[in-house]
Amino acid sequence: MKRRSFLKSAATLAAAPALSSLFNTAAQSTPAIATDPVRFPEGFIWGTATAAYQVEGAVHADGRGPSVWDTFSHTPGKTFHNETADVTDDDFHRYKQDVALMKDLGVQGYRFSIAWPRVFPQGTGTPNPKGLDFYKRLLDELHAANIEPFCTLFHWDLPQALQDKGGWTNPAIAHAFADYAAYTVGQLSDRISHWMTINEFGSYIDAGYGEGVSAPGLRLPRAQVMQARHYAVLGHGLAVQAIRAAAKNPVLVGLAHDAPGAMPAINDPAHIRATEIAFREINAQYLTVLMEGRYTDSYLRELGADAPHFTEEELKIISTPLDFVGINIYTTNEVVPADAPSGYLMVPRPASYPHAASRDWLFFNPQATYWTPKLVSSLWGVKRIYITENGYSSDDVLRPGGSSQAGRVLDSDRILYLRNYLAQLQRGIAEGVPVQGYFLWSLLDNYEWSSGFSKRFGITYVDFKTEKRTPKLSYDFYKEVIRTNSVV
Ligand code: PNW
Repeated sequence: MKRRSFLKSAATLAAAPALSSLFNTAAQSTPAIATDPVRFPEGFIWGTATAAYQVEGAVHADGRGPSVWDTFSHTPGKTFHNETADVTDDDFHRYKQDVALMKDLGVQGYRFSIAWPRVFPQGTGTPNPKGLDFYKRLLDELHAANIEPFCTLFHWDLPQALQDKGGWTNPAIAHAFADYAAYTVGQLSDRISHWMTINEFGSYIDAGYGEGVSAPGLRLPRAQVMQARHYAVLGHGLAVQAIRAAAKNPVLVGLAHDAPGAMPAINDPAHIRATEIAFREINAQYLTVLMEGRYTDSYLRELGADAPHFTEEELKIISTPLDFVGINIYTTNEVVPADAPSGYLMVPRPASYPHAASRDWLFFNPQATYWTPKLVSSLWGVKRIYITENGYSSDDVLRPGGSSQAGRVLDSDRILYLRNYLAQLQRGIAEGVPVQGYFLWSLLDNYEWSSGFSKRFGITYVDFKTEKRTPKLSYDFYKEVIRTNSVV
């Protein structure tokens, strides 16, 4: 329809309060645009996500102990321009402003993480009540704004004192983590009902102990890394039990995991079957063992002498049933069927594959929000899923002074990305995939780990010199998504 005739038909409906409700009125002869299919269910939770080390700053405040990320980022040559998160967004002092931003955005949920070294500066032993006080202030502010907190207990900032004893390669870590979880939940379960144990096992185990690109920056022999993987999932399982035992109010317990994705290159039965096989196998070390209580035969066979040592009892703990599964979704890989032995092939990406500013890993795969939750629910019968992260790094540029929209970021590529990922998410939900909420990564530009401040994921631009926050065009987009509960 031409724009002019559309406007005319809209004008004849002058009594209609808003275009969105106009579109919803089935009896209209025009316009022909149907928006109902892109609507999300009532009660769907829209949120944003952050993590403690990436936004808080104030690394010495109120008795916080050092974490492996303080050590790593202060080691020359480990991060982009040797940048650290000593200050970053200074959310520790500016949390009221950041909650106000979320209130303006209209979110119903906020996913954040608690810094273990604020609560236990030495990792274990005597807790530091002042460290928890920060989170109590934040939670009061969130509740006053009617925003539901979703709390991650571990988003990679391991107390350095525990790393000095081997960190995730020491079996004692699993119990230390469960103890920290129990104490924290005991203190905060009156204010938080959604708990996540751990964020993205692979991003701190494989990247931190195997590849050396994340804290603690080690390159250990494969057998030790495989054993660390096992202690990480064991720590998760023990923490799930500890959270339930310590909670004084009803809680929902899950995790936030970036399940390496798989999607059929072509939607036909052979490709979909190959994708199902691939998804279980490429997640064997983490999500599959959590869901099935066993490592797959091919995982153990391929590792041979480097396979982890474990007991049946540990497998039971690891697979303690969860109330929800949180999935961080950025990228997936196309799968095609292949001859024996595996039955699938992960398609290597052509050099021209569309990507974000994080050129080495963040590729444009909108079908991820359709396939990943669909596979998690169909393979393992998961009844409640949250998209605990989804976001995009853009080469954001501030509009120059004197120009139209001066000082703003018109991040149209981030909107392109979000719109398409959300449309695919809605497609899955419409088919019955039980996704109940979505947390956009991230509310603010923040410290992107070893990439420092060189990669911006926020829908709000942050000037790291002045700490000024400026909503980007994608913020306006997301605000309208939330307001209309649909892809706009
Ligand atoms: C996640 N990959 O990390 C983390 O949970 C966030 O802390 C982080 O800022 C965000 O995504 C953006 O990077 C990932 O290489 C890091 O596939 C790397 C990958 C995936 C997730």
